[in-house]
This record gives sequence, structure tokens and C-alpha cells, in this order.
Amino acid sequence: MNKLIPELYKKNRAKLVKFLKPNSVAIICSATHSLRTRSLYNEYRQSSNMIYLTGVMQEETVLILYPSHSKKEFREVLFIRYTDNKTLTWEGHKHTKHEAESISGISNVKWSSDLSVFLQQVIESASNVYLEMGDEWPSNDMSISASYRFSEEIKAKYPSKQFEKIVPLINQLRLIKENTEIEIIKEAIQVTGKTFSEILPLVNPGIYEYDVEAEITMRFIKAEKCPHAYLPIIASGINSTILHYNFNNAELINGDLLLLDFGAEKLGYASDLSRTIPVSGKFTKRQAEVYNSVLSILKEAKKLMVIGNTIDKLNESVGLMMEEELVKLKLLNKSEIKKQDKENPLYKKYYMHGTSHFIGLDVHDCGNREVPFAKGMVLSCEPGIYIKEEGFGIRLENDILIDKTPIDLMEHIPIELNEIEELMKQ
Ligand SMILES: [Mn+2]
Repeated sequence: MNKLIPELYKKNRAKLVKFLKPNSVAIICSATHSLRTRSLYNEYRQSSNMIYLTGVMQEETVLILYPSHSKKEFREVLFIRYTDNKTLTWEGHKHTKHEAESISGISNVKWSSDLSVFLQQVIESASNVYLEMGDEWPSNDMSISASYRFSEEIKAKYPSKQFEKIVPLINQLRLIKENTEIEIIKEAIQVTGKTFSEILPLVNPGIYEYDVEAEITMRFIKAEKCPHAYLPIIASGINSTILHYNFNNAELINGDLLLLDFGAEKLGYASDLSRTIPVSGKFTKRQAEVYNSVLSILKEAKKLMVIGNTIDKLNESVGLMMEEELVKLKLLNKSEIKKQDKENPLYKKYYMHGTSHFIGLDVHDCGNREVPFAKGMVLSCEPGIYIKEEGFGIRLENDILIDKTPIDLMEHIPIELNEIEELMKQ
């Protein structure tokens, strides 16, 4: 796919400005470039909203939308960082105005040194000022959000203005993916799936979880430097019962399972895959039983990912399937289930997370559990069973596109028990 997709970002902006009240200006900021330790930075990740609206991945970028302004040059302006000699020496090339225009499709690009004068002009003439007021962050993380700090500054400087939240409007739009976005997600899935198939024969007793992580990361880097969409979970043995295990430093032991939860990111869009495989290349009888329970739930659950359903209702349905499977596996019995507290069902001992989340520019994308599924949404389907007393957990996860009937975007990635064992023999 052509890396320059200004048409997508133009369309996204056009959708957003339709939501704005008359005579409004909207201001969207890029993510903070956070320090790792003194004077040295973490790898930069653009804010998802900035990617959604411009595709510009560079720090210190500000987008201003003022669609009803009488002068065209005020309606859509992108401010980018100016590359002075010091920046060139230490960091190298930054976007030229022309490059930023080619990426975003915004013809009016200015240097960020001109921002404050411009801001004053537009804020004074607008009736409403739309800002990112930190709604995109859980409250404890607000301090790290540049857009939150920026919105606080603007509110303090212009106390008489009417301020509105822009994030809920963008979130609403981000739920439904355009075809171009679905194509990008498929590219991310392609990298993830190919990587999974290639590492299967490399898994053996005696290597370490980080050896597997290294094999995954190497393949992502070779795929045009795809970042991980989130910290990969490479969890063997009892570690596989820890839902967000990230240490990835234990030795793989013969007879144990290895739970892998990882995904490549392409142009900001995530993929999210989970598979659980036997370290030895062969499942024990008990592991195979539990594996097939999880797999059958995945297959049934994804059929329920249809237009109009919700994550809440899906969780309820999967809860019932889970009870049935846990009885078959002799982990629960029917009479206990009959007597259980409905608010705190017994299956939660073995399945303590939800079945699904939205996927997009954030791996846990915007959208809550009550949003009715609609064509163009992408969600995970990820049942699991975690049995601490038996020393293993199994999670299987595919990414599903909502359409007339659900489309499993990870259908082609090996998941059947025999298939996994066969590929591990090579
Ligand atoms: Mn997931």
C-alpha cells in the first residue's frame, strides 16, 4: 500500500468538522515526547487522534480546524516543528512543509513558532473552542498528556470562552473503520501472523521467553520497523496465568505451555493476536482438553459478533459457554453454579477478563461495552481459561471485523491443535 494516504485523513477531518457547533475552532495536539532518563527520550509514539486526523507522526505538531472561518487560510492549518541547525545536528531531518502537506493533505502548513499569534486570532474570533481536555487518558495519566496540559493553559488564558470537548467526537468516528483503515489493520495482521507461523518451529525446551520475544521483535523490525502495538506477553508455565505478564525472562520447560499475546502496529494501527502452544511441540491430554474448550468458545463467540450486539451482551453469552466448558473440564459442577451469586459468577475464577475490546489506533481502542456493533468496527475475540492449580493458562485471540456476518481477519493464522503440533515438528 502507498504509505501516503492523505485521502483517508482528509475524509476523517471532513467527518469531524460536521460535528462542530457553528463558529467553532478545534485544536488537536501531538503526544508528548517523553524522557526515558535524563536528556534521553523514549521512542516517539504519536497520539492516536493526531494520526487519525493528519497521519503526521512527528512531535510538536498542532492541528487547528476552523471550518466556518470566512478566510480559507484559517480553516485548516497544521503547525509543525521548524528544523534549525541544532535540530539537524542532533536529530537530523524533520518534515518540510511540503512533506507534511503530502502526508496529511493539509495545504496550509506553518512553523510552530507562529502558533501562539495564530491561536490568539482564532480563539478570539471563535464562539466555541474545542480542546482535548484529558478525556483520552485515565485520570491518573493526565499529567503525561501534552494535550491536557495545553488545554489547561488555553482555558486559563481565555477564561471567558466557551470550551467544548473534542475527544468524544473523534472517538465516535474512530469506532467505524474506513476501508483504507481496514486494509492497514490487515497489513499489521499479516506481519503478526507470518511471525507467529515462523516462530512455531523455533520453540523448544531450554530456550527462554526472551529468546521467543527476540525472534518476534526481529521479524517486526525486518518488516519495515513495525513497532509492537503493546508490550508482548511471552508467558510460559505458571506465568501464562498472569494476564498481562511482561517479564518474559523464564526458561521454557518441557511439558509446559507457552502463551503468546503480541501484535504488530502498521501506520499507527494495531493487530492483537493470542496463541498458546506446547513447549515440547505436543499438548498433554489435559492441556489439549482445555485448549479445545477455549477454541470452541472462540468459534462460538465470534459468531455472536454481529451488528447490534454489544461487548456486554457478548460477555454474558460467553459466560454461559464458559460455565458449560468448565463443568466438562471438571473445574466447576452444575449444583455449585445453580447456587452461585449472579453478580460474581464462579467461572470468573478461571476466566477473569472480558471477551472483547475494540481495536484500531489504540490496541484497546475507544468504545465502551454498551456500544452496539456496527459494520466497519474491529474487535478482538479472546476467551481464555487460567488454571493456577494446574500451572497453566490458555488464551486464544483473533481480530474480528463486523460486517453483515462477522469476518475473522485472523482466520488464516494457525490455531487448530493438530495444525500447531504439525508446524512445531518442522
Ligand atoms: Mn486483546
